Amino acid sequence: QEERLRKIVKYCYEKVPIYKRKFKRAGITPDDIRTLDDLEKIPFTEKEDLRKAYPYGMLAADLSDVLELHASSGTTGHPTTCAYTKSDLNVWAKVMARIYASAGTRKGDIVQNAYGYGLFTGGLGFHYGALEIGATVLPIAAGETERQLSLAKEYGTTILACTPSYAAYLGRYAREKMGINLAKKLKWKSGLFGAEAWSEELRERIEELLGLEAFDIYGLSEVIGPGVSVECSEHDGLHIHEDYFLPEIIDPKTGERVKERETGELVLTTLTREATPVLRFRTGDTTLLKMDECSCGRTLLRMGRVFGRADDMLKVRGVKFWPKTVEHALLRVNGASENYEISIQRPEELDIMNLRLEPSKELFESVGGDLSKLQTLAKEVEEQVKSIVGVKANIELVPYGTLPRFMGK
Ligand code: DLL
Repeated sequence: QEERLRKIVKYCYEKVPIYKRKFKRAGITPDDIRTLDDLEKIPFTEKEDLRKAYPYGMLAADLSDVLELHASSGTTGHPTTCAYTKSDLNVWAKVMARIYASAGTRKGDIVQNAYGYGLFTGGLGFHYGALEIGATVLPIAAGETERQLSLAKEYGTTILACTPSYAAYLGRYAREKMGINLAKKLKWKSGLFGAEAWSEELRERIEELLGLEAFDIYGLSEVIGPGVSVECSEHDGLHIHEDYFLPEIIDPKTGERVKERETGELVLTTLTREATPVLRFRTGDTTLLKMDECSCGRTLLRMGRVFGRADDMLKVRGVKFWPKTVEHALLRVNGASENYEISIQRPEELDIMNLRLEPSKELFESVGGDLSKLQTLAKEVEEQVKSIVGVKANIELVPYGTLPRFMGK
């Protein structure tokens, strides 16, 4: 790691003017970075730096050596560019192959890749990894649910890769619209789910609906795409491929490093990236690091599951929480579906949290669609949310199937 760090720091300094300026302002040169501890001297790279540098300002390699370009969706202002040289694509394929291996995939498996193909890095990242490991890939992309299910059956796909929300949707769709129990019908043994935050409760539901073992996969375009870290069969944190991505956890307010197992913002440094390397990139994602060895035998350190992005965090009457915490609370209640919508109103000084929730299809039908008969469900959800999240929510039950579903990320 130190060898790679010294090399990438020098490379960034020489090739990307933004890094040279940052180093000058901090009064350092690449020679000041000798050990992993010296990393702390380097100024952070922020998403805003990448936005300002759009389209090619962060490029360290010659454009003619870039084989692939991805642009992240820019919800505010410019998007950001993530570029890959041949060597970057090889690294991507390699870390994705490790991810597949961790989830028990090998040659002979058929991967149903239902991540979006295109500028989103999910589709191609999972594609390259499957090829690298020698598995067969069905590049079906997201959407067309009935086709997903019929191809899964006809081709006998064994691995499902998609967002966790789409996985749950697939399971429900099959059960409720087609009367099929996928857990019995398909050969799926592992699911590789990521790109968004999801709770342990959702994992249980997905595993039950689809009859597979669900693995959490983490990554981000600015660093590589999917491929930064993955759960092993212990499901106790995600092993980071720290030979390629050097992790730190900082206090987002002070920028200081926190102690092991303390929660903070994940910061990543790419150790080998040629096209768009990042030094101390602030991911905005909240998690923690665990250094102890995992019983699976891997020596790579682990990060906790991501609670959510710092900018997704909600604050209601002074209590901070992520949507995922609400999901965790409401999925504990029997009869609550995983389709919900949170909105916060700020009428005067006191915030109000509204939670629109669909009951499960069975429950909804058992009362003939009469939501007024489901007041116990609303009450129970309210109590769980109050006790787990710490805020009162106004629960509004809505008919099953009325909230929007999302196929992609
Ligand atoms: O979402 C890469 C990816 C694709 C990862 C497929 C896993 C599977 P971006 O579109 O750049 O890249 O979004 C990255 O998504 O900073 C997190 O906030 C969130 N995210 C990604 N994976 C997870 C996860 C891809 N497993 C942003 N749990 C990240 C929670 C996740 N959040």
